[in-house]
Amino acid sequence: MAQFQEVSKLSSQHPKPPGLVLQYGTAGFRSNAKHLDHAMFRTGLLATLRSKKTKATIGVMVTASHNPEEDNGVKLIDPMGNMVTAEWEGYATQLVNAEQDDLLIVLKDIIEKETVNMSQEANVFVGKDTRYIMLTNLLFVNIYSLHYMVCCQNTQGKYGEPTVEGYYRKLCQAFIQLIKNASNCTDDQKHLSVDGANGIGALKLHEMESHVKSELQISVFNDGSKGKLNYECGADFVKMQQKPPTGMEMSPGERCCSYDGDADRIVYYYTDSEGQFHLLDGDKIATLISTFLKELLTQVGLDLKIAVVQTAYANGSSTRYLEDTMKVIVRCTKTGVKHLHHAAQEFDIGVYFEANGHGTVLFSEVAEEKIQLLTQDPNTNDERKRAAQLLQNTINVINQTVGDAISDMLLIEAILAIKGMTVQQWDAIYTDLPNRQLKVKVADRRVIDTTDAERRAVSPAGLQEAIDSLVKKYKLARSFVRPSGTEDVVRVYAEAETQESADALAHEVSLAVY
Ligand code: NG1
Ligand code: ZN
Repeated sequence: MAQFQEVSKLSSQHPKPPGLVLQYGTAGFRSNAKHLDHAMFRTGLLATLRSKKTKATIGVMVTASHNPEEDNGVKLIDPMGNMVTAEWEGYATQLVNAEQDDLLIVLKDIIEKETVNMSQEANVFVGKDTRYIMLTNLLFVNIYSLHYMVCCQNTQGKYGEPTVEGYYRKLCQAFIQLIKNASNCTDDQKHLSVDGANGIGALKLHEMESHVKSELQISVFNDGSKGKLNYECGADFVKMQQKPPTGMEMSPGERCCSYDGDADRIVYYYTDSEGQFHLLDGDKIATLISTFLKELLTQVGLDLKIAVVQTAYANGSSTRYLEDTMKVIVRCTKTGVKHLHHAAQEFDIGVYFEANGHGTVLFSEVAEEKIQLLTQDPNTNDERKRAAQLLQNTINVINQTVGDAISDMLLIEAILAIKGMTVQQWDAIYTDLPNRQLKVKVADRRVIDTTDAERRAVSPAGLQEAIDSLVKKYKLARSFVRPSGTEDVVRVYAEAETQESADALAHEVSLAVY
């Protein structure tokens, strides 16, 4: 077929470095950008097949999120705006790792297995962050609104207009509606400092700021005009270093937040009058949002099941608070949004956040319908109607296709304003257990295999027993190891009653990994 000859010719212009093996990991293919040319090209090919197969628009996202500027990555987005299925992740790995001469064989194999109709039209949207990429003929749309746009495109506008402007208009309108329920907001409460990680989020914030200016004044730092992407700034830096980003002016008690390079993570923080830094991570965000939603559900009197989905990295205090005090269902999944997203879909309302600030809220169709009906029901009393409208606007402000820092930020800002809550009061809901994360370089990280949502190691033999006996030495301690899906390292996590204990435990467990 002529199209295969064309593929063959073009692929030779994007040759695979012989012997290089890439894995479709937690967030697609990710590596130093100079190793990715063939992966970009071949992922594009697969996107076309996926589009033909699903008869829908598929997204290709080019980003390495919080990783250094030199890295890049690529992942596929399915018709409803979520990550591609595990089966197709497998095809992606096969296709990208095929040696140059085998490419067509692998490609034809996928077409046959999936009975792809090659005469079907294909539609692919491509998004990127601010990293430089050498790709031709790409339609550049912006970052996390891409998931939204893929979804809009495939639902004939039911979810919203498939344009960047349409996206921000929808979020901002819902935010303005929500904030009408806040009384007596002071100028201090209306101000927020944002660290844009020198990435795409800062650019997008400048564009959407004017829509919310009357209710939220944003000062953007690390907006990409001077600094390097993710360098000593951004959500990952702040979370891992547990300190403010460079380039940010902070006064005591002031509410601040950081995005990551592709603006799908957000963490909040402030320094107190003694100069002590306080981090409000994804767990604190999930707690704030789920408390707000649970209260509204009680007010509307709807029997909808709400759950919070976390990973093994969730701080033990957050899990305990959610289960014991808040009495909400808590689920733990493997690392990576696709796993959390999947688990959250099992509930009427699923709030999912990774501790690093990656997350969103999902509402089932049934939940959305019940809420909508209540907002229109003439027999509903004012209190119930107000609560139903708040739920409705929460649905509109949140990006249900994937976590988006701007959308999450607007929801958090609205909740704080409505509850009249300062960042300190939010922080005081529970106290984090001191924790430490370390990275360990090993010869082959794949020798570590885990189970129980990555909380226990099943191989190599003896590793879990070693971790168990180290954990026993400390109070309120917990520790686990897992191979990273985005970097060539093993990650070690430890928490304990004191920072010294958490640090010591993390260090001892890293030694056990060698
Ligand atoms: P890996 O490298 O698999 O740990 C990291 C984050 C994930 C997720 C992905 C994608 C941690 C511990 N891991 O995955 O949560 O955000 O990157 O960006 O934060
Ligand atoms: Zn990211």
